[in-house]
Amino acid sequence: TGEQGYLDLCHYILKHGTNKTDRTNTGTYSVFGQQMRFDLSDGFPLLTTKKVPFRLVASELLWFIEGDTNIRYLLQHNNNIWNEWAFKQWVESDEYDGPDMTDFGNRSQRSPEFDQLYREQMTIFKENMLRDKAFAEKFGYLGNIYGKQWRAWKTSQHETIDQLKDVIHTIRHNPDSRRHIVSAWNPEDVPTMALPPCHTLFQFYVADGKLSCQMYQRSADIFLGVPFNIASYALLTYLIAHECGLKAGEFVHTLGDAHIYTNHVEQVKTQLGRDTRPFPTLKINGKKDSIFDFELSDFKLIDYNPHPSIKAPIAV
Ligand code: UFP
Repeated sequence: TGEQGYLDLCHYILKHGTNKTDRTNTGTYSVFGQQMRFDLSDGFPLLTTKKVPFRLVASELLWFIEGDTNIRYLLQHNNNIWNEWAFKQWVESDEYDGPDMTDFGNRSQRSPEFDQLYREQMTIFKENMLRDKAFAEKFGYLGNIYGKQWRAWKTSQHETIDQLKDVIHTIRHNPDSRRHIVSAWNPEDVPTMALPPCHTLFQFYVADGKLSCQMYQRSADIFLGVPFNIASYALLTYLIAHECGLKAGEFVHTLGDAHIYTNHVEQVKTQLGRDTRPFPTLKINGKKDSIFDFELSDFKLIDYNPHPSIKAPIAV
């Protein structure tokens, strides 16, 4: 459990993982079906064996909570984590007439000249996103990803379901319910999403005045994605507990295909050589209740003293 549970899982995958090919042509070591648990009363589970950028976790979560699916919001908050996905749509569109960007993720790692070209095009893309609203309307949407499914799931009757609002309502009014579920996996929308949801479904559970959350992640990039995902769902659980007058209980993280990319192995080994430190504490602005009202400045992390960050290429 806790950060040690994460490190143990890294060890286990390096030792027992199957060397598998994958969609991104990077190659992974992979296992199927694993679980980690984090006691949220024990501090906020932001890993300490490498620095994890809380600001990016929090602004992405607020973007989901807003129901937004356009990366413009993220860029306005200086958050670049989804850029590659939107950029991919742009360079594959008919309107793009710059240099060929096919397979830019892999090529920019192999060739410094290409990397230079790619960076130039990405900079232009970001500038256009921020400057030109129409351009952002056209190329900034990532399809019906998390924000859309959480806040405005389309029904067959041409209405929408606000799953997040509904689940908060049932946690408040019927805490013992075993149906506190939000699903991001909408089979009808999967083919048109930039990235079919990795965190596919989550469930809340109330007992002894505490709110717990379990999330099922179908595909888990253990080094880059998972530390982020843990922090994101921990924050969501804290916020909903705050709104419902509960304490935060546990975050249970269940993983389907849990993999370490072959080009992350050295980084993982570096991380495994470090010792863990106490988790930080999260302070939430007590003047606000509703999770729909929060801004970045309402969250304060106290006593976060991680080891330095470790860079690694992301598989797109
Ligand atoms: N991935 C994560 N967490 C996320 C996210 C993506 O681990 O929140 F958005 C990783 C998992 C996988 C890749 O390595 O991104 C998605 O690829 P695929 O759709 O082929 O599973």
